[in-house]
Amino acid sequence: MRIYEYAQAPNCRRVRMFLAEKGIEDVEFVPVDIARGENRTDEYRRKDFNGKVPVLELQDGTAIAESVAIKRYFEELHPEKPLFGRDPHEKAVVEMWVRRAEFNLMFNVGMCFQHTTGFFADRMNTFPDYGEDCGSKARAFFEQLDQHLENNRFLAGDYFSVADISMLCALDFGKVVNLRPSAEQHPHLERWRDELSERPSARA
Ligand SMILES: N[C@@H](CCC(=O)N[C@@H](CS)C(=O)NCC(=O)O)C(=O)O
Repeated sequence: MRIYEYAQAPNCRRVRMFLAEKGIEDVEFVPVDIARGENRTDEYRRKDFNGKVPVLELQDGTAIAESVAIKRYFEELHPEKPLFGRDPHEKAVVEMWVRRAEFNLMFNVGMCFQHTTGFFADRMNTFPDYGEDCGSKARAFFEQLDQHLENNRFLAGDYFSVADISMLCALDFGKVVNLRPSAEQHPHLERWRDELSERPSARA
């Protein structure tokens, strides 16, 4: 099995962090330089027509794109230390927070990055005002996260899950465009981030 990835990309980091939490090591990582457009070749698009990283390639050649799909595959292969929830209630709560991590934070941070930095100016039109607006939405979401984490150790209560991984990777990527929670305004969010950042998997 191999995973095509770009080390700095937040969607790749969340897969690496997930594998590290599970102790899965039998995966080869193949670097794809998205800054230089290596993800846009015909050959790469045969793995994922969207031309995104990460992509998991299985022994039989099946290519699985989308980081959550990749993590679900490994969850099924290695169900010990479940990270998607342990019962119907928990699974639903985890899924809710995974989607919030993607739509409320990863999307807005990603759009802010793409539309204000010009990193992908060779492949898209950029609208800096739109990027700034997405940045404001990400900042507003910090408030909601902070309130939730005031009474919850992790996103799904006392249970560390894939939702925490997704949220942390989105939050940390926000630093690139100066989207940072503040210790004064978001103490509970900071407490949660500090705790997660100390896990060895956060450095995977
Ligand atoms: N929903 C996808 C998003 C993948 C994605 O947007 N990957 C970014 C890097 S974080 C990428 O490949 N960007 C390259 C490009 O858009 O050209 C997932 O979760 O894997």
